[in-house]
Amino acid sequence: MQKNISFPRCVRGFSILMGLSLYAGAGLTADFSAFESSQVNLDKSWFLTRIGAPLFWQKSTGSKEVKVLVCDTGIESNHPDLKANISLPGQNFVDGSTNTEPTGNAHGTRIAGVIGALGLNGGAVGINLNVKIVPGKISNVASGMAMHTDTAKCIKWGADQGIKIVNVSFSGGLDEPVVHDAAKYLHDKGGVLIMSAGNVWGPRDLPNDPYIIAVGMVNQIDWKTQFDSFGPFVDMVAPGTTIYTTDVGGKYIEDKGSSLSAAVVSGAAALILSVRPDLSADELTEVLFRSTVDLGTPGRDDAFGVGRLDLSKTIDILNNL
Ligand SMILES: [Ca+2]
Ligand SMILES: [Ca+2]
Repeated sequence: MQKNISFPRCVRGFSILMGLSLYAGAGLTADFSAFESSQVNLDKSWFLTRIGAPLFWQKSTGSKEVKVLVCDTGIESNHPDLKANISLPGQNFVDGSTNTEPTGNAHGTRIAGVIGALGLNGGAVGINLNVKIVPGKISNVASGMAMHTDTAKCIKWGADQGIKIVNVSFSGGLDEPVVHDAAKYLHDKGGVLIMSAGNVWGPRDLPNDPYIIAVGMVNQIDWKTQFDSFGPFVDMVAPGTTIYTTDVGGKYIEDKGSSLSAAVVSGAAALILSVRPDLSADELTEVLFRSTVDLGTPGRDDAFGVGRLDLSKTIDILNNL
């Protein structure tokens, strides 16, 4: 049984290695004039400036033509900062219904906020201001436990819907054949699967699945935290600490974990597709991998993969693709 379940990879209550205020708000002097008239407030969203999202926003703030399937614990579709970017109906893979509202677990709602919260009234700001987030519910229980078979069903369903980005912020399925097969199925239909690397400190001896983009977590000074996994399976890293996002009950929360890091990369993938919807799965993966800053030992390494997401490089990469 243990092999067939996984838990969402947000973690609560751990400390990061350095103070929180060091980089808060840094980099906001970048000129993103397209947003001067908006109500978006980035004061609580350091991760957006860290990954260069405001620079990319000069080009695009996302598109309603781009769908991101979030296979998770459901999404609160009437949250004021999510409502406009949620695409219903989704699909519930546990009970076969189209009910994808949360049932005692906020994980999916937090993931959705990172990808596409609207930032109204000082609330959480997502990477895309325009996007269609499709809820795929793979857990109906408060613990957030999910079956790998339901995860795989969700991924395949997304592929059949023509969805190009699937976010699975669970790490337990990274070495499950059924998830691998679903990831390959998605890839062959032109989509990418983005998963979290996990929050258990230490090495995980997992091979690197070519059909899964496994995302690890870094903090505000680009360090690994004490709750992060590493190994040959890690493809890249993204901010994952003190991430301000949407919460159930129309609320907001600061959350942490590689779940959030995976959502950051999924959100970036959606931004990229908003300007280049023609990209194949391999091309989108390549653009993501090249849109990074190398960390740790030079070149790819098991702690940071190819590096930390940096969208400030992406426009040039797309122009020369
Ligand atoms: Ca991989
Ligand atoms: Ca490196």
